[in-house]
Amino acid sequence: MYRSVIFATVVLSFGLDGLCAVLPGRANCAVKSQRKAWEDLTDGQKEAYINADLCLMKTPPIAGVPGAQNIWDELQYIHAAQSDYVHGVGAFLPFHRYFVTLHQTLLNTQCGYTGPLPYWDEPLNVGALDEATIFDPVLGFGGDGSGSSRCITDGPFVDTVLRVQENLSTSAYCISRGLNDRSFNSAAQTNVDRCLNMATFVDAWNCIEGNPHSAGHGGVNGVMVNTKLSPGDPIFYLHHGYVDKLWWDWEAKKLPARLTEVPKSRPSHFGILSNSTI
Ligand SMILES: [Cu+2]
Repeated sequence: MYRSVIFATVVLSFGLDGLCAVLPGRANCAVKSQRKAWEDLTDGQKEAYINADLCLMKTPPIAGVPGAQNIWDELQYIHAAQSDYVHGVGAFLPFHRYFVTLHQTLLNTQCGYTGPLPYWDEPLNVGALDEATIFDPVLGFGGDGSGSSRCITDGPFVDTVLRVQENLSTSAYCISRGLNDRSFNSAAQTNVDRCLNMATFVDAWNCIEGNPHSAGHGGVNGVMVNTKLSPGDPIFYLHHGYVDKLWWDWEAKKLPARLTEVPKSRPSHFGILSNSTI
């Protein structure tokens, strides 16, 4: 209950603008947002998106999260605080669709970003992870970490200070990575196709959350492999934009039925559904 109160509080604090994509009854969006693979953004759009993420890291907190020094900390806290209730459960895909949309809304309302929402087209980089354009040191998110801390050493986010800890206390640490091709191999298109061919939401969600979802986290490693704290790395939002696209690809195979095909039991508190209730 206490966690759902946090969730509700944060929703109210951040406002509901931009949630038309995920909330029923808000179908009349003035502007339809666009999703694009990172490769397909222009250089100017890439720069604008990176600057907007940097802006969120500099913008004072607005949701009242304890210990947060900026909106980026608050987003990470929201994910960490609810982590036990939004992974390995039927709410996994809906929660992360909401969370990606929340990030997008904040990019727009707090930092003026109006470009397409990028996702990481992961199968393209299987077998050569370090060559992925998302790791570009200028028009990307910087590359691998190094040393015992595995802190990243280049790119626009090299000086980013993260604070939220797993127990929701705060103390400073870096964005760490440890690129791992072996873990990332499971992002292969054959695994994607297997998930998209599942006949039910439960089977599709289980397949997607296993691999390819886990492959993206494990492939980047470092902060990204921490189930609670992974939104500290800006790549999280491109990865989950991609996971969300996969859910949409599955939904689009049977419209409109699959738009509302989600676990039907006990939806009283969004984010709190257990396997046993599905
Ligand atoms: Cu998550």
